[in-house]
Amino acid sequence: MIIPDNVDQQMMQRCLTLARQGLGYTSPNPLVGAVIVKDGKIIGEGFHPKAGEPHAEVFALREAGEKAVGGTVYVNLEPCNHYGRTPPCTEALISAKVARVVVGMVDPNPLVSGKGIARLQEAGIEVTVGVEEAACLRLNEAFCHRILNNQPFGILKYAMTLDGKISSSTGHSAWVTGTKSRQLVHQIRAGCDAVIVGGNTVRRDNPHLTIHQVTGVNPLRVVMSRNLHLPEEANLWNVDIAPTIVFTEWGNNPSLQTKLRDKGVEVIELSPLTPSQVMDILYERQLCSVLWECGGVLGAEAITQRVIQKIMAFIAPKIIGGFSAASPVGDLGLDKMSDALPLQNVSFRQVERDILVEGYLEAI
Ligand code: AOF
Ligand code: ZN
Repeated sequence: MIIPDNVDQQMMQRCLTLARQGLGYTSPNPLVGAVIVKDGKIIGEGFHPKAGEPHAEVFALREAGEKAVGGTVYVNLEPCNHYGRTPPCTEALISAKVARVVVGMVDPNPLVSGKGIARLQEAGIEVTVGVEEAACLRLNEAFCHRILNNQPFGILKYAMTLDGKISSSTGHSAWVTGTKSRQLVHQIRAGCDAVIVGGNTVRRDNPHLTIHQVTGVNPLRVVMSRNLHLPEEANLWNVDIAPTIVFTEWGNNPSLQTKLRDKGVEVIELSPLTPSQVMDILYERQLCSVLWECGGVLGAEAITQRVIQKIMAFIAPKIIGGFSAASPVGDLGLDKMSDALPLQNVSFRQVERDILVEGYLEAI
């Protein structure tokens, strides 16, 4: 077999592909894939399927068996060196007598963070760090944010016309973007642990917030409604498809609370009801990533409370006009254009006739 020059990069990309097989199941753990190569051949592969189950390296080592001796292990995240839900991967790699480990990125988890690499080097294993690092960081951006900030990673996603409206002045919004963009939204949802909307969106759009146009796991559906003036019948109350949590302020609309609970919807009362309080609870529930698909009022509140790290804006080449037509972000209390929040690492992507602009509110 001919070994290409960029074999390290190629094998790391293979790790990322394997890692994605865990999408939707691994939180609060990261997405990790591992490949073992010897004599130009892949002799073992694995991925981390779920928190509590063995790590990617363990599955790859199991598949390689005795042949792992002298092999090269590729893994997109630094092997762990701590006893967590599972024993350290470093010890498994050392006892398998592998010769080299290629790591995509250092594990930001303070329990690991460089210690795994040091342990392997101490045992005489050659370690290469940082292969395809940007792609590795991107795949686990939510895990990294969560473990470093003790809060889930927040993404604000919206679809607007070229004149910056998310609906007409009557509130009609089906649809701003084309079919391909809407399918991509389902894919984005499949990569998130929860989707959040406000009460207005439930009343007006009666959304499903599922991923039925793609394969994968439906995210947890979250509604924030201060007054709990919500319909008794709504698609989100069908929890056979995916779980739903409704957050409201203490004591609001007790009769609807009972009806929702009877349908299997979880209702949580908070005082005050704020985006950051909701994110704290979702953090405790082990979620890594939360997609905000809300309107401008809630979106602005979430940005102000710094629970949004990333923006995904779909822009459709059409004009609806109207001074009272809603825009994606409400009042941020910023008066001067020089105060506008700048996005970092901005990328653009064409999706049929629409454009998806992605960027980060904080450098990550
Ligand atoms: C790896 N390979 O496949 C994963 C790693 O509770 P545990 O034992 O599952 O440990 C979780 C931590 O281990 C997690 O926060 C992250 O730092 C690392 N995850 N490490 O070597 C893997 N999933
Ligand atoms: Zn591990």
